[in-house]
Amino acid sequence: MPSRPEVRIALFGMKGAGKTTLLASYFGNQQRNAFEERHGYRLEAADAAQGSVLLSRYYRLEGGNFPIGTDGFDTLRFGLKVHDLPTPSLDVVWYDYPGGWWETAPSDEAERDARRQALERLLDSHSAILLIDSERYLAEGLTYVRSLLDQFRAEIRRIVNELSALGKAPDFPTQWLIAFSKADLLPAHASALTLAQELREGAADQLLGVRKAVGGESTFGLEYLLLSAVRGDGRSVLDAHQTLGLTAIAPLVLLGALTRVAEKTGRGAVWGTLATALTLMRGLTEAIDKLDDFLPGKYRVLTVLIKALRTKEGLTVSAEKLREKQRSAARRGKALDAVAYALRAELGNPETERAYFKTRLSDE
Ligand SMILES: Nc1nc2c(ncn2[C@@H]2O[C@H](COP(=O)(O)OP(=O)(O)OP(=O)(O)O)[C@@H](O)[C@H]2O)c(=O)[nH]1
Ligand SMILES: [Mg+2]
Repeated sequence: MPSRPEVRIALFGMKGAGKTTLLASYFGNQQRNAFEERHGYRLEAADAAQGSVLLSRYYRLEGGNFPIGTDGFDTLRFGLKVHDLPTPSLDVVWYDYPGGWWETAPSDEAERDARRQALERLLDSHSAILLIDSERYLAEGLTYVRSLLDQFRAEIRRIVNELSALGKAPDFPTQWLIAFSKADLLPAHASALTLAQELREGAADQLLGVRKAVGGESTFGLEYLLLSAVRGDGRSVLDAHQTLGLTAIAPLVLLGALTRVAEKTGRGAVWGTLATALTLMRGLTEAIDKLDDFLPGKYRVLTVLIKALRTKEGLTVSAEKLREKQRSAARRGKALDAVAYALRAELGNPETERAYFKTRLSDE
């Protein structure tokens, strides 16, 4: 049991989908003084050597250059440290690996083992993100998405078979976000809502196929996110400070857990843009006490944090107001309250409105 709460996030993305860039930007941008001034927190790498590798990748982004392809598996652990507090209040854990692992067979037994171990880590996450490359979507349209989803379903089935041959049942994450990476390339009118509609109209069968493969209780195909690590033009980085959706990911994992509890306690479907979903979640006090009854065991590391979100007050408070509360909690040394306010403030950020949309199951 870790000493502080942790959110584990699994990125599923093919070669070149943008995983490494996303992680370098996520870490690098949240190190910046300007970020800390505005958001009142910053990230610390748990492993200093890893932190400096990530920073050098980030500086390369600032200099206009994207990272080179990844050739091994890495666990990246970041402590979220709220200003005025001596230690981080929360860990955010990510994984990076060569996306080619989804596309080619392992070259030898050692690589097969490395892949299997990596996969176990990915599956033990709280939330999974399947990356759709916006650049390819713009060029190839739904054909690309359909084949990506079919390929992914085949992979998932292969994993299930492999594990069941070992006598294990896969414990897939329940929250799945379909995220359009490189969203800076999308036209300004495109939003998580419009892209969700396009996919649900044009790839309904494939979405359902993956949903069945990862377990019908998951949110696969329901939650959509726009992600952009930088503003770029495909070859070079134009602005390494311009990101979309990255800081919303960790709070969306908490919101996903809350939503699950709300739906399981008979509130009906929670769906819509973030503002709508947050309004639907108002006053969840009773369910919050029963959190552990409704969430898989791996969420236990998060329960205290989810409780600290204080849903009773309503979740639709402005980011500014929440940051004020965050500062005052931090000054009083209340580490969990402070980080809960910090995360809620990210959801209250107006930019996140365009970047997230959750559809209803019944539309299928
Ligand atoms: N416009 C734009 N392009 C991006 C962004 N992120 C990545 N790219 C482009 O996508 C390419 C691949 O990005 P990577 O982060 O290396 O992709 P990856 O998923 O780590 O790839 P592997 O390591 O091979 O699995 C980059 O070289 C850029 O050309 C982004 O946020 N915006
Ligand atoms: Mg990479």
